[in-house]
Amino acid sequence: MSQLRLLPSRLGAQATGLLATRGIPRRSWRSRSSEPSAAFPNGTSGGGSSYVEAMYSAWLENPQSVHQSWDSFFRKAGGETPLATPEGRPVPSRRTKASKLVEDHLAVQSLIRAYQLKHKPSELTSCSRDCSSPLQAPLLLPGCLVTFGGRNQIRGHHVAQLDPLGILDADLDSFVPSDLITTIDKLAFYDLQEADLDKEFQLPTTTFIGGSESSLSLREIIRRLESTYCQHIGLEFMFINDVEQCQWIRQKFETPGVMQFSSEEKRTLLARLVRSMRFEDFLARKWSSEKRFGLEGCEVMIPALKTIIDKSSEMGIENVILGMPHRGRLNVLANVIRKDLEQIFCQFDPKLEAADEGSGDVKYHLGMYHERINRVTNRNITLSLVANPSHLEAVDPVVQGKTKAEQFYRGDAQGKKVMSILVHGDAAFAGQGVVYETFHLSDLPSYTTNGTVHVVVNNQIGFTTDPRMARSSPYPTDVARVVNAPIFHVNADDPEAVIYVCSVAAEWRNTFNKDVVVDLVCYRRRGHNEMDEPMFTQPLMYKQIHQQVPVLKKYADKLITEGTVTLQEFEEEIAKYDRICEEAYGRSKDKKILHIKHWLDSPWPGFFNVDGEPKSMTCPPTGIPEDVLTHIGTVASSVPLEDFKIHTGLSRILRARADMTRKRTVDWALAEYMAFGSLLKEGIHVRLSGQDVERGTFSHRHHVLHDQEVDRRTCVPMNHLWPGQAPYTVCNSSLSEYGVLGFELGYAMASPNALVLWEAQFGDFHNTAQCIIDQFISTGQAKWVRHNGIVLLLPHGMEGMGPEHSSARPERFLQMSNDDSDAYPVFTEDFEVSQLYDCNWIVVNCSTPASYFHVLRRQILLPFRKPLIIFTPKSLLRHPEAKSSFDQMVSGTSFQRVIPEDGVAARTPGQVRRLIFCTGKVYYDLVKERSSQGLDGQVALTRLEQISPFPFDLIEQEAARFPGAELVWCQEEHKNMGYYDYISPRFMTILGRTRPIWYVGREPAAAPATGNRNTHLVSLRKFLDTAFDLRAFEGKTF
Ligand SMILES: Cc1ncc(C[n+]2csc(CCOP(=O)(O)OP(=O)(O)O)c2C)c(N)n1
Repeated sequence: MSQLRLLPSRLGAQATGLLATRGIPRRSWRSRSSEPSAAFPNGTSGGGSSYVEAMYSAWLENPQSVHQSWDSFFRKAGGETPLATPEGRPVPSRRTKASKLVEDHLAVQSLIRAYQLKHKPSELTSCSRDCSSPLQAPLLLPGCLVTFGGRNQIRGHHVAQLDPLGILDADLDSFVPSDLITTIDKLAFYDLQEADLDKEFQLPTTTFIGGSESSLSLREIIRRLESTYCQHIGLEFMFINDVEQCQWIRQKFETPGVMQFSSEEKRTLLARLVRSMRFEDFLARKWSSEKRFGLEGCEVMIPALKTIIDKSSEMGIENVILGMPHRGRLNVLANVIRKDLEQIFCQFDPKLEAADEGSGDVKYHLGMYHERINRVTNRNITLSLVANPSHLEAVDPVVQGKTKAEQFYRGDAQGKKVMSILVHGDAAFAGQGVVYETFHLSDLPSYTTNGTVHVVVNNQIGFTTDPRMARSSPYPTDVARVVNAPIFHVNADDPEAVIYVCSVAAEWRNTFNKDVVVDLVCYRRRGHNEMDEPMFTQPLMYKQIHQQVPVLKKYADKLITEGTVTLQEFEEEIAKYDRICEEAYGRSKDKKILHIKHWLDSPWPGFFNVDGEPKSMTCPPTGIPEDVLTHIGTVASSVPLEDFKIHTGLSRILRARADMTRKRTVDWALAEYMAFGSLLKEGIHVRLSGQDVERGTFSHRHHVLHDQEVDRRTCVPMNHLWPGQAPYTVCNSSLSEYGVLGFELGYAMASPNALVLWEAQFGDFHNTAQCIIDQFISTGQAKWVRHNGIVLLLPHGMEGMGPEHSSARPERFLQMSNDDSDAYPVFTEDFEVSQLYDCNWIVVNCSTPASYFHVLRRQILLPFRKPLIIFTPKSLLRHPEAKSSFDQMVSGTSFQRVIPEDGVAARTPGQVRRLIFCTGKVYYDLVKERSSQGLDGQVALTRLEQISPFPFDLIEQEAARFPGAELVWCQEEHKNMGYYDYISPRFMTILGRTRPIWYVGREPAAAPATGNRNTHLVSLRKFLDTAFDLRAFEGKTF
């Protein structure tokens, strides 16, 4: 029996080996295989063919000597006639038939092998079907069936009629695989003839085309396979490494009659198409010269999305988060999310005034949040469309992060309540790398959203670019194959096929919690936008498009012809919706003011007051009671699990933490522990994500302990701090910045009551996520009145490590800060907090662990949310001087935006000849140098912990404290980088241009740091010498 179980793979290996080693095309091998010697030239014995032949010989001699399943099989394959006499005597003239049977069998096995190549070997054993059962064995044998079935399943999409225009093949290739039976003569590929068409064949268990029948004629088999795989739906799923999943898809599409719709369903579909199409028509009529990125040519997207939502709601989903680009977005807002039409229409009025602060955004970028009853399922559903920039696909990871957070807060670990849908354009889906980065998050435990339904509006053009010039993959959807997502291509002019596919996609997501792609192969009726002339560049395509009958008309005609609706009913449906639009249009004229607040995609109930303003303009002190510090320090130095063996090096680190706790001091890692731990105690969820963050790139954090003896046994002491504390998530991410930062931004969008941090491995690498920083983090609130408290931890510092691994590019962040460099501020009582409220983000470079501790806590204690950019240290993590005392962290203490000089110089300010302002790590170099030059009384050092918004008030005070001192800005970065360009005009403003601020630091350069260690040290020496050369600026003017 075990021999039977091995049969397919063993035979397959032989066949494949034969093909590969000889380089013989399959077709020629196929004819050679009729000679047994040629079939097994390497002399392999004991293979499947011998086994089958042995079976067959035995059966020829005596049909009862083999299992009845073999008997049945040989009888059927032999034309229902026993090949032996009833007495068991062989019939010699049947010998030719016998070789033919074996030959067919071998061909089949090679194809089965080709099929099996798509599966991991281990899955053969995990297959639920018991292949060792002799009853099952023959089902593997009727090769033609498996062959056609397998080939069509793999290749049917190549010939499916997916393009409504019929001019481009959806896979950019008109090739029809020769092993698909498109004409009778193709039967010869399998050595079959027309006469075989009416023979009955047993169906294998790997197909569902038979429905309740276990055998069909070859003619019917081909017909059914064609109707499943080669019509308006093209399926790609055979790359999926899971037998059960493949079977599930086959069943959904192969089972006869699956695509039946009740007349009620058809009428709903028609009504949805009416809305989709008439909405665009209405906008086109009223605002013919306005850009709206209409959906014409893919109107079916509206019923498609609605089907996914209905079906998901039916299966228990209560919250759907959508991300989508420009195309059809207004239509989705109107007809899927159900935004009031007048709110949409009024946006076309150029005189509409903005009521909110901020610069706002164009109408087809705004987001939306809406709770309502799903009319089909009668269940509550919350729909949100996430606001996005023009940057195509950038919103994908943001949507996923928000979805993950919503699932997390609801305890929906399996994604049964919350899901995401991502809509893509074909060119962007294929071209934008963030799509790939987002797919790679889809199955990671701390990033999975348990499956996303992707819908591609594949209008076969990207602006003016032909897809043949826009991608190297056959389909725009091929990127999804990396995560084994099934891909359902569907002709968008066949609304029923679309609806069916969408419903299966929703079910797939619910069943397997994996991504799935629906590729709506459609066209774009107009230019890229309504002002564009597409005939300049796509003349032939657009000639065809101009003749294309709109999908609504086609479908209405079909339903009228089959009697599902009458023409009058159809016309009434249209008139009804047109009336709705007209009435809303009338109301929209009354709107004079636009409230972007009404377009918020992520409201935070209770966080702001009823007007959406912060409840106060104060921030409480960020220090915490000493016993809390001590408790966190104690847990941070312990292993809370029993029998847990940690690495000896780690034991040393924990002992050092215990020692620091006893001595009431903290280093950087312990300060971070204290900040996170105390927030967890206060019910604030903390999530830290990024590359290698669990240990920390610099091996300082160690938030996840690993048992040295038990594989994958880990412990996160931070989650053992207090009973009832908020959960802490720390997760190593995939090696992506764009995708992961976008994800965390989305995560932080979901709730104000969480500290969400993303750490770059080194600050340099944040620039591969620049789009998230520019389009969402620095500008998000201005565009969408949406707060976000994400924290970026960017390791930064010139330490001789080369042009990369040195600079997190502070200048870039500062250049985007919106505080006015030239306006002398009004110092109100709440200046510190209101300045934070007015800025677009906060940029800090902490010089002490306590400072880091406070700024993290302040991030949550503020009555509003702002992104926080922290340049974090590398060498300071272990610097003996870079420690803070508990005294700087206990109750009553707070974040100090500026740490003033408090040493010798502070005691005799009149004698101070130079006041050096600096930020971050260079402070320690300056302190050391000052002391070695004996200048402690003559040079004061003041640190800016918060660089932006600029602490005008404190800088003014500090400069006033040392009236006779020359003012210097010192930085270790090159002059055209770092902070100088930002601080310089602000110093001028606050000093009234009465005193210069001299620059000391590295000279301008192209690269952020040298690759030569010696050059690094020489330049350090040089600027330190200048910093303490009290005559350096003598005689210079400013
Ligand atoms: C990242 C990015 N690059 C370029 C553009 C400019 N752009 C806007 S739409 C578009 C074509 C998009 O084509 P496709 O993804 O197929 O969507 P369609 O407009 O056809 O619906 C381009 C290149 C953009 N918006 N974003």
